[in-house]
Amino acid sequence: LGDKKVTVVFVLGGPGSGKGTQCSNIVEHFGFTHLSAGDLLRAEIKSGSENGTMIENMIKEGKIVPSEVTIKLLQQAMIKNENDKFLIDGFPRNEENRAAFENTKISPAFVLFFNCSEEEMERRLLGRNEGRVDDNIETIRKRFKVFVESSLPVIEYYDAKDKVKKIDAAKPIPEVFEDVKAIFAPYAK
Ligand code: UP5
Ligand code: MG
Repeated sequence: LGDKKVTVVFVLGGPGSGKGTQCSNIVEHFGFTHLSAGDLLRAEIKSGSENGTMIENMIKEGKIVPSEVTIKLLQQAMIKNENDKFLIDGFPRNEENRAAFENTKISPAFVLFFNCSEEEMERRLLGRNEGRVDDNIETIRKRFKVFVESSLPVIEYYDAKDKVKKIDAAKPIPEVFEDVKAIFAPYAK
């Protein structure tokens, strides 16, 4: 990224907790640019890149793609974009991701954590109907397991540094956004 100074917020939470939905709201109200690691990986599959098949197989199994692939996509997106405020949605997902991103010297201003029960997240994912290859009950169960085993420890790591802002994400979308707004108020456009 060279000399470019950026503000980064990690947006984390289980599959279907509402990360993408709330990021769209934050973009609209607070002028951040939304970078969904999952969306970047899915775009990479579509583009026919040499990593595409590997990425697709990982996503189908709910597994976490090696950080070098994801970080390259995130860095490219941040370089291309004029903005200096980014929401990084769905990354870092494990300790390997986190440690590798720290090597970029960018540390998050804070971590927004959407907390939601698996029962509610499962209901949302099964109702989404966007044709995602990972929105079937077998893959959803695997995604939940990976989230608990690999991603929650990342949230605990940042919590120990007092960087986590935890949101009750089980409420209706507008109510969740009210809580999100209060957190982003210092970053108003
Ligand atoms: N919805 C949202 N909020 C609601 C609310 N408050 N009440 C009722 N309904 C609500 O929302 C999901 C659905 O719920 C939507 O229909 C929405 O309308 C509704 P969404 O905002 O899409 O939730 P989100 O948390 O973004 O769910 P998503 O499925 O995208 O989360 P995942 O973390 O599972 O998916 P992601 O795209 O980040 O990753 C997919 C896969 O890519 C991973 O499993 C992994 O294999 C791979 N990956 C990596 O390997 N590395 C990475 O760094 C990132 C991804
Ligand atoms: Mg998403």
